[in-house]
Amino acid sequence: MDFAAAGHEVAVADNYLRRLIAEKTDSEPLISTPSLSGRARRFQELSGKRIDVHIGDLADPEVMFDIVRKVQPDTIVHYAEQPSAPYSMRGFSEARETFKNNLDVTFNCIWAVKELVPECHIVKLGTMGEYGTPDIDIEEGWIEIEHKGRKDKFLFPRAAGSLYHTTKVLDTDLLWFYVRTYGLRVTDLMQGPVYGISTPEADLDPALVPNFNYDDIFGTVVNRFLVQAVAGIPLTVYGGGGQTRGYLNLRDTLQCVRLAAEQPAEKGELRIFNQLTETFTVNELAERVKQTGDALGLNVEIKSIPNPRKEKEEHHYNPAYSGLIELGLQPNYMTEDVLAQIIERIIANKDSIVAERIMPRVRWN
Ligand code: USQ
Repeated sequence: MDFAAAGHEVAVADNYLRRLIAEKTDSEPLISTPSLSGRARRFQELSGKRIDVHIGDLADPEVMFDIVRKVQPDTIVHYAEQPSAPYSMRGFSEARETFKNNLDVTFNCIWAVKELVPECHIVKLGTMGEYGTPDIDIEEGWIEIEHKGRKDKFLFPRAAGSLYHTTKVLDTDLLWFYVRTYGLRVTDLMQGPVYGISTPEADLDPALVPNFNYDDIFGTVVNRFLVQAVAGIPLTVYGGGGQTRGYLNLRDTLQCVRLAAEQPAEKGELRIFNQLTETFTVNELAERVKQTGDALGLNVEIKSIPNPRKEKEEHHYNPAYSGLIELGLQPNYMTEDVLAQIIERIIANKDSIVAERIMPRVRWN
């Protein structure tokens, strides 16, 4: 919708994998949405902009090649991955499903571009989780290393904390191989956890609302805390709460992807940006949500629960993230106003909150 509103011609493809997993694991979003075709129709009625919808599984090479042949894209924004870390850690079949889906789609996308539209720019959604939490500052994708008197530039070392995050490390390696061997042009966006519900186009109509999850499978931490505040459930800080990540507003993810698409990577370049606008510990997030909730009369409690994940709870975290700002990103920061607006929206849908979806149901060990 964001690209269409900006005047681009847009085709989208989906196989409803995320929707199916949400149904299977009782992790449906707070506000349910129509089918993709239904949403595209509603968007066209309201904006006059047409979005071309394809339903199919891009992990199937024939589907991928067929769509790329028909659409002849200048840019492909590749979001077609199983995006939940907890789901990927649930057991063998979920791990395998995540591994196969994510790697197959990336591989098919690379080959469809290489064979059919070699000038096409691939914008790939990676994750800050590829780097893990090393005890050195995180660079923007690349690092120069001096070893025994010689120097060279390498991908920044990666050590992911879930199988899902590891599939994204493997994606980056695959992309880098095909970029350096066949001269593809790729931007890999290392995105931090996203929060929010409002975008200019999503706000046109309730049918256009994005997935707003608050469950342990698809819900990211800020959205979860805001729903917990409304539901009167103490905020679920995992373990010590010193875990630090780089966060960004949903509106900024749209800006970042479009900025990257409109200023493409060069031929033979794998360009990497760290996609975040501010860093917080989990404890800081809980405090911010409590402050905003209390001001709205919610009386929010915070309670540490045993950490279901295997991750460092106290660590160094200092990522670089100037690349997208240099391209023109204007951040929407996590202010009290921004949090309050999301809380108001949750309060309007309070009756749909299912409390059983909140406590962690998947453990790493
Ligand atoms: N956390 C809590 N309490 C909760 C939920 C989460 O303390 O109730 C903690 C987690 O342990 C973690 C941090 O908050 O330390 C962030 O967790 P999250 O669930 O918001 O994010 P995560 O599972 O890491 O994954 C999300 C997206 C994923 C994206 C990633 C970016 O689902 O697709 O790749 O954010 S990053 O985390 O930077 O790798």
